[in-house]
Amino acid sequence: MVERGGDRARAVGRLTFPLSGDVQRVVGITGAPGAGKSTLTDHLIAAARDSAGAVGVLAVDPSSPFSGGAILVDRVRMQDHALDDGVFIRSMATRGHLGGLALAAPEAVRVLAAAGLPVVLVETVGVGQVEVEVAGAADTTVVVVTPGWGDSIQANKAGLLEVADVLVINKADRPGAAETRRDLDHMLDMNVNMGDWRPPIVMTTASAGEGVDALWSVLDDHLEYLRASGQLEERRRRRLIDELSHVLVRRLEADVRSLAAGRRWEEISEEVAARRLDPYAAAEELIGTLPAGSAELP
Ligand SMILES: Nc1nc2c(ncn2[C@@H]2O[C@H](COP(=O)(O)OP(=O)(O)OP(=O)(O)O)[C@@H](O)[C@H]2O)c(=O)[nH]1
Ligand SMILES: [Mg+2]
Repeated sequence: MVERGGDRARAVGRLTFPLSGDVQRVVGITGAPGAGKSTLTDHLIAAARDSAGAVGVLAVDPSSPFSGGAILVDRVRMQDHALDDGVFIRSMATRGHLGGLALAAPEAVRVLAAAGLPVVLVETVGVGQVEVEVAGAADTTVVVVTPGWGDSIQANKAGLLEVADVLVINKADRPGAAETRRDLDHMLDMNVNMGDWRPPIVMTTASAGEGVDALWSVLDDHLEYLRASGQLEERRRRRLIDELSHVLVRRLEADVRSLAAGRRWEEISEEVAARRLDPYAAAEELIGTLPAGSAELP
Protein backbone atom coordinates (compact mmCIF):
# COMPACT_ATOMS: atom_id res chain seq x y z
CA MET A 1 0.00 0.00 0.00
CA VAL A 2 2.83 2.37 0.85
CA GLU A 3 4.40 1.59 -2.50
CA ARG A 4 1.23 2.37 -4.39
CA GLY A 5 0.52 5.60 -2.54
CA GLY A 6 -2.87 7.26 -2.30
CA ASP A 7 -5.40 7.22 0.51
CA ARG A 8 -4.51 3.77 1.76
CA ALA A 9 -0.86 4.70 2.04
CA ARG A 10 -1.86 7.78 4.03
CA ALA A 11 -3.96 5.63 6.35
CA VAL A 12 -1.09 3.17 6.83
CA GLY A 13 1.24 6.09 7.53
CA ARG A 14 -1.06 7.50 10.21
CA LEU A 15 -1.19 4.12 11.94
CA THR A 16 2.47 3.22 11.76
CA PHE A 17 4.08 6.60 12.34
CA PRO A 18 3.56 6.77 16.12
CA LEU A 19 4.76 3.16 16.50
CA SER A 20 7.92 3.48 14.43
CA GLY A 21 10.25 5.36 16.75
CA ASP A 22 11.62 2.41 18.70
CA VAL A 23 13.61 0.73 15.95
CA GLN A 24 17.14 -0.01 17.21
CA ARG A 25 18.87 0.63 13.96
CA VAL A 26 18.30 1.18 10.28
CA VAL A 27 21.29 0.28 8.13
CA GLY A 28 21.46 1.36 4.49
CA ILE A 29 23.60 -0.62 2.07
CA THR A 30 24.26 1.02 -1.26
CA GLY A 31 26.71 0.88 -4.15
CA ALA A 32 27.04 0.06 -7.82
CA PRO A 33 25.03 -2.75 -9.44
CA GLY A 34 26.61 -6.13 -8.80
CA ALA A 35 28.98 -4.92 -6.07
CA GLY A 36 27.74 -7.70 -3.80
CA LYS A 37 25.26 -5.77 -1.67
CA SER A 38 22.72 -8.58 -1.52
CA THR A 39 25.35 -11.19 -0.75
CA LEU A 40 26.58 -8.99 2.09
CA THR A 41 23.04 -8.25 3.25
CA ASP A 42 22.41 -11.97 3.35
CA HIS A 43 25.20 -12.33 5.91
CA LEU A 44 24.13 -9.25 7.81
CA ILE A 45 20.65 -10.76 8.14
CA ALA A 46 22.18 -13.69 9.99
CA ALA A 47 24.21 -11.38 12.23
CA ALA A 48 21.19 -9.19 12.95
CA ARG A 49 19.06 -12.24 13.67
CA ASP A 50 21.62 -13.44 16.23
CA SER A 51 22.07 -10.11 17.92
CA ALA A 52 18.59 -8.58 17.81
CA GLY A 53 16.19 -11.46 17.22
CA ALA A 54 14.42 -10.29 14.09
CA VAL A 55 15.22 -8.25 11.02
CA GLY A 56 13.41 -6.52 8.18
CA VAL A 57 15.00 -6.07 4.77
CA LEU A 58 13.93 -3.63 2.12
CA ALA A 59 15.55 -3.99 -1.31
CA VAL A 60 15.00 -0.79 -3.26
CA ASP A 61 15.63 -0.57 -6.98
CA PRO A 62 15.09 2.89 -8.44
CA SER A 63 15.98 1.72 -11.93
CA SER A 64 13.24 -0.85 -12.15
CA PRO A 65 9.68 -0.01 -13.14
CA PHE A 66 8.40 -3.27 -11.64
CA SER A 67 6.71 -3.58 -8.33
CA GLY A 68 5.52 -6.22 -5.98
CA GLY A 69 8.61 -8.04 -4.90
CA ALA A 70 8.50 -11.10 -7.14
CA ILE A 71 10.52 -9.63 -9.99
CA LEU A 72 13.34 -8.60 -7.74
CA VAL A 73 13.52 -11.67 -5.59
CA ASP A 74 16.22 -13.22 -7.74
CA ARG A 75 18.30 -10.10 -7.34
CA VAL A 76 17.84 -10.18 -3.64
CA ARG A 77 19.73 -13.42 -3.09
CA MET A 78 18.41 -13.97 0.35
CA GLN A 79 16.54 -17.17 -0.27
CA ASP A 80 18.13 -18.89 2.71
CA HIS A 81 15.96 -16.77 4.95
CA ALA A 82 12.74 -17.21 3.00
CA LEU A 83 11.25 -19.64 5.52
CA ASP A 84 12.55 -17.89 8.62
CA ASP A 85 9.70 -16.00 10.27
CA GLY A 86 12.15 -13.74 12.11
CA VAL A 87 13.13 -12.28 8.76
CA PHE A 88 10.89 -10.14 6.57
CA ILE A 89 12.18 -9.32 3.08
CA ARG A 90 10.50 -7.02 0.63
CA SER A 91 11.56 -5.56 -2.71
CA MET A 92 10.33 -2.17 -3.73
CA ALA A 93 10.46 -0.52 -7.13
CA THR A 94 7.37 1.49 -7.97
CA ARG A 95 6.91 5.16 -7.79
CA GLY A 96 3.16 5.49 -7.47
CA HIS A 97 3.93 7.04 -4.16
CA LEU A 98 4.03 10.76 -3.75
CA GLY A 99 7.65 11.73 -4.11
CA GLY A 100 8.82 8.41 -5.51
CA LEU A 101 11.19 6.10 -3.74
CA ALA A 102 12.93 8.83 -1.81
CA LEU A 103 9.72 9.22 0.18
CA ALA A 104 8.31 5.72 -0.14
CA ALA A 105 11.45 4.11 1.30
CA PRO A 106 11.40 5.90 4.67
CA GLU A 107 7.71 5.17 4.95
CA ALA A 108 8.24 1.49 4.21
CA VAL A 109 11.03 1.46 6.80
CA ARG A 110 8.55 2.84 9.32
CA VAL A 111 6.09 0.08 8.52
CA LEU A 112 8.79 -2.49 9.30
CA ALA A 113 9.78 -0.60 12.45
CA ALA A 114 6.17 -0.34 13.59
CA ALA A 115 5.81 -4.09 13.10
CA GLY A 116 8.40 -4.43 15.86
CA LEU A 117 11.44 -5.40 13.81
CA PRO A 118 14.42 -4.07 15.78
CA VAL A 119 16.80 -3.99 12.81
CA VAL A 120 15.97 -2.84 9.30
CA LEU A 121 18.42 -3.26 6.42
CA VAL A 122 17.81 -1.22 3.28
CA GLU A 123 19.63 -2.26 0.10
CA THR A 124 19.62 0.29 -2.74
CA VAL A 125 21.07 -0.30 -6.19
CA GLY A 126 23.08 2.21 -8.14
CA VAL A 127 24.90 5.45 -7.60
CA GLY A 128 22.45 8.21 -8.44
CA GLN A 129 20.68 10.93 -6.53
CA VAL A 130 17.80 8.68 -5.47
CA GLU A 131 20.26 6.25 -3.92
CA VAL A 132 21.88 9.04 -2.01
CA GLU A 133 18.47 10.09 -0.73
CA VAL A 134 17.38 6.58 0.13
CA ALA A 135 20.71 5.93 1.81
CA GLY A 136 20.07 9.06 3.84
CA ALA A 137 17.03 7.36 5.37
CA ALA A 138 19.30 5.12 7.43
CA ASP A 139 21.03 5.62 10.77
CA THR A 140 24.17 4.04 9.34
CA THR A 141 24.98 4.10 5.65
CA VAL A 142 27.28 1.47 4.20
CA VAL A 143 28.74 2.17 0.76
CA VAL A 144 29.99 -0.92 -1.06
CA VAL A 145 32.65 -0.65 -3.74
CA THR A 146 34.71 -3.29 -5.51
CA PRO A 147 38.40 -3.36 -6.40
CA GLY A 148 39.30 -1.22 -9.38
CA TRP A 149 39.36 2.51 -9.75
CA GLY A 150 35.96 2.92 -11.48
CA ASP A 151 33.68 2.06 -8.62
CA SER A 152 35.16 4.34 -6.02
CA ILE A 153 35.43 7.24 -8.46
CA GLN A 154 31.78 6.75 -9.38
CA ALA A 155 30.76 6.58 -5.75
CA ASN A 156 32.71 9.74 -5.07
CA LYS A 157 31.16 11.58 -8.00
CA ALA A 158 27.66 10.55 -7.01
CA GLY A 159 28.22 11.99 -3.55
CA LEU A 160 28.01 8.57 -1.96
CA LEU A 161 31.29 8.88 -0.11
CA GLU A 162 29.90 11.92 1.63
CA VAL A 163 26.97 9.98 3.02
CA ALA A 164 29.05 6.90 3.87
CA ASP A 165 29.46 6.06 7.54
CA VAL A 166 31.20 2.81 6.66
CA LEU A 167 33.00 1.87 3.46
CA VAL A 168 33.17 -1.71 2.31
CA ILE A 169 35.53 -3.01 -0.34
CA ASN A 170 33.78 -6.21 -1.34
CA LYS A 171 35.26 -8.86 -3.66
CA ALA A 172 38.49 -8.41 -1.78
CA ASP A 173 39.48 -11.74 -3.32
CA ARG A 174 39.95 -9.86 -6.57
CA PRO A 175 43.13 -8.05 -7.61
CA GLY A 176 43.42 -4.38 -6.74
CA ALA A 177 41.74 -4.40 -3.31
CA ALA A 178 44.74 -2.85 -1.57
CA GLU A 179 44.98 -0.06 -4.17
CA THR A 180 41.27 0.65 -3.85
CA ARG A 181 41.72 0.93 -0.11
CA ARG A 182 44.52 3.44 -0.64
CA ASP A 183 42.38 5.44 -3.06
CA LEU A 184 39.46 5.54 -0.65
CA ASP A 185 41.72 6.54 2.21
CA HIS A 186 43.05 9.32 0.06
CA MET A 187 39.56 10.55 -0.80
CA LEU A 188 38.65 10.48 2.88
CA ASP A 189 41.77 12.53 3.66
CA MET A 190 40.51 15.19 1.30
CA ASN A 191 37.07 15.34 2.86
CA VAL A 192 37.25 18.22 5.28
CA ASN A 193 33.62 17.99 6.47
CA MET A 194 34.09 14.66 8.12
CA GLY A 195 33.52 15.57 11.77
CA ASP A 196 34.76 13.18 14.44
CA TRP A 197 33.75 9.91 12.76
CA ARG A 198 36.08 8.86 9.99
CA PRO A 199 34.33 6.17 7.97
CA PRO A 200 36.19 2.92 8.56
CA ILE A 201 37.10 0.85 5.51
CA VAL A 202 36.22 -2.84 5.80
CA MET A 203 37.43 -5.46 3.33
CA THR A 204 35.02 -8.30 2.67
CA THR A 205 34.65 -11.33 0.44
CA ALA A 206 30.93 -11.66 0.85
CA SER A 207 30.65 -14.74 -1.35
CA ALA A 208 32.82 -16.58 1.19
CA GLY A 209 31.39 -14.81 4.24
CA GLU A 210 34.79 -13.26 4.94
CA GLY A 211 35.01 -9.95 6.75
CA VAL A 212 31.32 -9.97 7.60
CA ASP A 213 31.91 -10.30 11.34
CA ALA A 214 34.30 -7.38 11.18
CA LEU A 215 31.68 -5.38 9.29
CA TRP A 216 29.01 -6.16 11.86
CA SER A 217 31.28 -5.06 14.67
CA VAL A 218 32.06 -1.80 12.84
CA LEU A 219 28.30 -1.29 12.50
CA ASP A 220 28.03 -1.78 16.27
CA ASP A 221 30.80 0.78 16.79
CA HIS A 222 28.97 3.28 14.64
CA LEU A 223 25.68 2.77 16.47
CA GLU A 224 27.51 3.21 19.75
CA TYR A 225 29.12 6.38 18.42
CA LEU A 226 25.75 7.73 17.27
CA ARG A 227 24.21 7.04 20.66
CA ALA A 228 27.07 8.40 22.73
CA SER A 229 27.32 11.60 20.69
CA GLY A 230 23.57 12.25 20.67
CA GLN A 231 23.63 11.99 16.89
CA LEU A 232 21.24 9.08 16.66
CA GLU A 233 18.46 11.25 18.02
CA GLU A 234 19.66 14.26 16.04
CA ARG A 235 19.86 12.39 12.72
CA ARG A 236 16.40 10.94 13.16
CA ARG A 237 14.96 14.36 13.98
CA ARG A 238 16.69 15.87 10.97
CA ARG A 239 15.40 13.13 8.67
CA LEU A 240 11.82 13.67 9.74
CA ILE A 241 12.07 17.41 9.28
CA ASP A 242 13.68 16.95 5.86
CA GLU A 243 10.90 14.56 4.98
CA LEU A 244 8.34 17.16 5.95
CA SER A 245 9.95 19.66 3.55
CA HIS A 246 10.05 17.05 0.84
CA VAL A 247 6.37 16.14 1.32
CA LEU A 248 5.46 19.80 1.33
CA VAL A 249 7.26 20.42 -1.95
CA ARG A 250 5.53 17.44 -3.56
CA ARG A 251 2.18 18.64 -2.24
CA LEU A 252 2.71 22.10 -3.71
CA GLU A 253 3.83 20.60 -7.00
CA ALA A 254 0.50 18.83 -7.10
CA ASP A 255 -1.18 22.23 -6.69
CA VAL A 256 0.87 23.58 -9.58
CA ARG A 257 -0.17 20.66 -11.76
CA SER A 258 -3.80 21.23 -10.93
CA LEU A 259 -3.43 24.93 -11.77
CA ALA A 260 -1.84 24.11 -15.10
CA ALA A 261 -4.75 21.83 -15.89
CA GLY A 262 -7.31 24.36 -14.65
CA ARG A 263 -9.69 26.74 -16.35
CA ARG A 264 -7.82 30.01 -15.75
CA TRP A 265 -4.45 28.68 -16.90
CA GLU A 266 -5.12 29.11 -20.60
CA GLU A 267 -6.37 32.69 -20.26
CA ILE A 268 -3.65 33.84 -17.92
CA SER A 269 -0.84 32.20 -19.85
CA GLU A 270 -2.15 33.91 -23.00
CA GLU A 271 -2.07 37.25 -21.14
CA VAL A 272 1.57 36.59 -20.28
CA ALA A 273 2.43 35.50 -23.82
CA ALA A 274 0.87 38.72 -25.14
CA ARG A 275 2.94 40.72 -22.63
CA ARG A 276 -0.10 42.18 -20.94
CA LEU A 277 0.64 40.48 -17.62
CA ASP A 278 4.09 39.76 -16.19
CA PRO A 279 4.85 36.21 -15.01
CA TYR A 280 4.99 37.17 -11.33
CA ALA A 281 1.63 38.90 -11.32
CA ALA A 282 0.23 36.00 -13.31
CA ALA A 283 1.54 33.50 -10.79
CA GLU A 284 -0.05 35.46 -7.93
CA GLU A 285 -3.33 35.54 -9.75
CA LEU A 286 -3.25 31.81 -10.42
CA ILE A 287 -2.35 31.01 -6.81
CA GLY A 288 -5.29 33.16 -5.77
CA THR A 289 -7.61 30.79 -7.62
CA LEU A 290 -6.54 27.77 -5.54
CA PRO A 291 -9.24 26.73 -3.13
CA ALA A 292 -7.76 26.00 0.32
CA GLY A 293 -6.48 22.43 0.63
CA SER A 294 -7.24 21.84 -3.03
CA ALA A 295 -4.98 19.33 -4.70
CA GLU A 296 -5.15 15.68 -3.72
CA LEU A 297 -1.97 14.02 -2.61
CA PRO A 298 -0.98 11.71 -5.46
N1 LIG B 1 34.48 -12.83 -6.42
C1 LIG B 1 33.51 -12.41 -5.64
N2 LIG B 1 32.24 -12.38 -6.09
C2 LIG B 1 31.29 -11.93 -5.27
C3 LIG B 1 31.56 -11.49 -3.95
N3 LIG B 1 30.42 -11.08 -3.39
C4 LIG B 1 29.44 -11.26 -4.30
N4 LIG B 1 29.97 -11.78 -5.43
C5 LIG B 1 29.23 -12.12 -6.66
O1 LIG B 1 28.88 -10.93 -7.34
C6 LIG B 1 27.62 -11.08 -8.01
C7 LIG B 1 26.67 -9.98 -7.57
O2 LIG B 1 26.33 -10.14 -6.21
P1 LIG B 1 25.06 -9.49 -5.56
O3 LIG B 1 25.13 -9.74 -4.09
O4 LIG B 1 23.83 -9.90 -6.26
O5 LIG B 1 25.34 -7.96 -5.85
P2 LIG B 1 24.36 -6.72 -5.67
O6 LIG B 1 25.22 -5.58 -5.37
O7 LIG B 1 23.29 -7.04 -4.69
O8 LIG B 1 23.73 -6.63 -7.10
P3 LIG B 1 22.45 -5.76 -7.58
O9 LIG B 1 21.42 -5.86 -6.48
O10 LIG B 1 22.02 -6.41 -8.83
O11 LIG B 1 22.99 -4.38 -7.76
C8 LIG B 1 27.13 -12.46 -7.64
O12 LIG B 1 27.46 -13.33 -8.68
C9 LIG B 1 27.92 -12.80 -6.39
O13 LIG B 1 28.09 -14.19 -6.21
C10 LIG B 1 32.92 -11.54 -3.50
O14 LIG B 1 33.25 -11.16 -2.38
N5 LIG B 1 33.85 -12.00 -4.39
MG1 LIG C 1 21.15 -6.84 -4.89
